[in-house]
Amino acid sequence: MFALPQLQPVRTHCPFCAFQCGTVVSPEGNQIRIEGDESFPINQGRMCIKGFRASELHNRPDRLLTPLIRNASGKLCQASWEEALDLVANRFRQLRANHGPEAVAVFGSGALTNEKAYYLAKFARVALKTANIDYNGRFCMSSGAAGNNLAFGLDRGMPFPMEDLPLAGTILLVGSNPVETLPPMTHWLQTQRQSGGKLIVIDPRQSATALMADLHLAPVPGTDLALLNGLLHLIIETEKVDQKFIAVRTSGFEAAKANALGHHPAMVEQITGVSESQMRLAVDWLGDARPAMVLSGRGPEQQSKGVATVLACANLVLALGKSGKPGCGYGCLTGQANGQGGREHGQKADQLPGYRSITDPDHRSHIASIWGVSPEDLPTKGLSAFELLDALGQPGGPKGLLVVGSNVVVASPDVDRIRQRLGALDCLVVLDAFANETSEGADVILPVTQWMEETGTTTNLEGRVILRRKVTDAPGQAMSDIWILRELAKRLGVGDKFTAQDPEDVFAELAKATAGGKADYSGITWQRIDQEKGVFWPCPHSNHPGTKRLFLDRFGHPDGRARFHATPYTQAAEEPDREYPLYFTTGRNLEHYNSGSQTRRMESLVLANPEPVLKIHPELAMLHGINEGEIVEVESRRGAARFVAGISPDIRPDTLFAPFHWGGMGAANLLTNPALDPISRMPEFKVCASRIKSRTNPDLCLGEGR
Ligand SMILES: Nc1nc2c(c(=O)[nH]1)N[C@H]1C(S)=C(S)[C@@H](COP(=O)(O)OP(=O)(O)OC[C@H]3O[C@@H](n4cnc5c(=O)[nH]c(N)nc54)[C@H](O)[C@@H]3O)O[C@H]1N2
Ligand SMILES: Nc1nc2c(c(=O)[nH]1)N[C@H]1C(S)=C(S)[C@@H](COP(=O)(O)OP(=O)(O)OC[C@H]3O[C@@H](n4cnc5c(=O)[nH]c(N)nc54)[C@H](O)[C@@H]3O)O[C@H]1N2
Ligand code: SF4
Ligand SMILES: [Mo]
Repeated sequence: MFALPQLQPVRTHCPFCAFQCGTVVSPEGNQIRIEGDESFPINQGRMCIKGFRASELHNRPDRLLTPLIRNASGKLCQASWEEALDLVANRFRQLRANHGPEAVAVFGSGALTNEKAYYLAKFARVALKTANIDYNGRFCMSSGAAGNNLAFGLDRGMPFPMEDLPLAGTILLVGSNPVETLPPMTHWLQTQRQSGGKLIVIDPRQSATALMADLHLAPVPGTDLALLNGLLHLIIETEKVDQKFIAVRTSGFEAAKANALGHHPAMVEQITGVSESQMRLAVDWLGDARPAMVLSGRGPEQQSKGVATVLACANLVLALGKSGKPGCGYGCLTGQANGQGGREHGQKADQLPGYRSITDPDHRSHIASIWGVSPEDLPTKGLSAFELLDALGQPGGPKGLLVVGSNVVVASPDVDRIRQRLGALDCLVVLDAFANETSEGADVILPVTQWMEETGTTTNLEGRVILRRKVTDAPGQAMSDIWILRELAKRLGVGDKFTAQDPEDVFAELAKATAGGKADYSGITWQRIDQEKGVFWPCPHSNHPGTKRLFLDRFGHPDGRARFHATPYTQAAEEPDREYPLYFTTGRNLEHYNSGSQTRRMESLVLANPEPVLKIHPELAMLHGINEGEIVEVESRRGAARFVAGISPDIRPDTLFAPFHWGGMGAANLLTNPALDPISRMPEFKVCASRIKSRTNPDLCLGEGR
């Protein structure tokens, strides 16, 4: 077995975003110091404030240290592991016996290592025997993943490594704000620009990234699809189409062309608010002789037409013949630490490990043989994340839920409804290192180890499988998710199917399970990852070098061709009207991470960014008599939320923007619309109709939950 280096300092990776910066962690008195690892290729020593300060999550007084069980009078009380595990196993067994297997459900996370994600997927199907497992990646990467699969026949967010960015003459960033969300990527964008490259950003806000761009297109929220179709129209009109590439490497162009020709620039200008001359400039740059890339973030993806919008991004690079070549291609920028690996190993309701499909008989038999069960015993496809949460405690819906690595009471759309649904459960079990808004309503809380206290792999946004190493022991009685799942499996009578206990053993099983699948890890070992600074999948055997660049010779579809799609523009599920005249959109701030469950307890980050700030244009602020720093209440058809006014010309006057990192009355998701994309089931986090309810009122406060 591969022995971990015991030398201090330890080289590992950041717990937060998909950049997975290499870090060097060293003891400093009884504290821990985190620095960037200069030898790790993607960040080369660079990091952002969240990573530098991640040590503030170590040794916290508010850390969960023992299992907690809610007693008859509703109070959470300390319990032993035996008591807590017995209770959870018994309650889940009873629910299954009384109401059938779909009465229990699992909600996983892109924060989990590959080993945990794999074990959780297996636990749901083999120990709980339920179809109902989905995860927060449904809110994150599902439109990008579905779009990549449809267009290219394979979903690795970036089909090329980060180091290729400077090769691109033009980079079009669609609704992604990496200066705040993947900060060390700024270096790669700067290098690209310093070598004469152009950067174009599409964002309704002048984000920190738009500020460094050569061209910023600020469309009306939810209209990216019209804009992208308009760009394809101009590519065709100005004869920038690469006919040879289209003939040899793609199919379906005629349908995409017919659709694009129906999106005349003047009409697109009317829909999006982006001028025709700006569109023409963008197309001149994208279509010049140099390589070009289109990269998308959550802006265009978190829409009820997210998949179509991703397909429209793919259409652009394919029409220009700029895909499957160095410095070219479409990439979807993965968000969570293991947002890439988390979507490959079976946490998704419709998937089995190695990107296998739960409805394909061959895929089912392969995984069943690895898991030691019969294919008929594997459940089929379950409910997608929002549909799963919305069904909780409802007639026919799940009555027991295990949450592993998500704060759904802050992160889901229409969150007041989801809080009520959780309240209707018979049994809510939360596995986490810290209490959060979701565990507030739990019947059982199980304390887990966090990243520095355990070893495991993640797969970064490039598709590079890397190793996070243990640095220190866990406090109190915190145990790893893997140990907890094994203990529960034993109590559910299938301990013999969960014999792997060391994460390295789980990885070996996972690698075997992925063999022959699209995301093939079978040639990867922890030892190789360590020696090679990560290994890119697919890596189908031990002598295979791993695949840094995909699609150079063929795309992932069986015929090797990429597919164009006709992507007609449709409006957002809810457009502003007389009652709710403003667009409301959401996103992220540099200093906080996702639901804020971790970063809202880190002192330096709270000091740097204490409250949810609503971006509002000066004209709109004046219209409502709002001054900087005042508390503003915003309403939608779902509810009302309160923010601190941040007046700035960096946003369209018809649009409000708020980060979603806070809970209580400051939760942006009190307002958001749970309209789902028909293919990916991604909620429309990025567009809904809203209004400003009240202007300055001395009695308004931000309420609980800060
Ligand atoms: N600091 C920080 N970094 C993070 C995270 C975090 O919470 N905080 N989370 C990680 C995760 S899980 C993810 S998924 C990534 C997300 O990374 P990004 O995709 O960069 O993040 P967002 O801020 O959600 O959205 C990007 C931009 O979309 C814009 N936008 C809003 N509506 C629209 C629209 O209709 N069209 C277009 N084109 N743009 C629109 C917003 O103004 C925003 O600037 O970040 C990762 N990194
Ligand atoms: N309005 C709006 N809402 C959004 C978005 C948006 O842009 N706008 N973005 C969506 C996106 S892209 C995402 S990814 C989600 C993210 O939102 P969430 O799903 O809430 O993710 P986190 O806030 O990262 O929560 C992770 C929780 O898992 C715990 N955790 C971390 N690692 C582990 C582990 O190894 N084991 C266990 N058991 N627990 C662990 C942390 O302590 C934390 O409590 O939010 C979505 N919601
Ligand atoms: S949050 Fe992301 S960018 Fe910041 S240090 Fe961590 S991995 Fe790097
Ligand atoms: Mo995400």
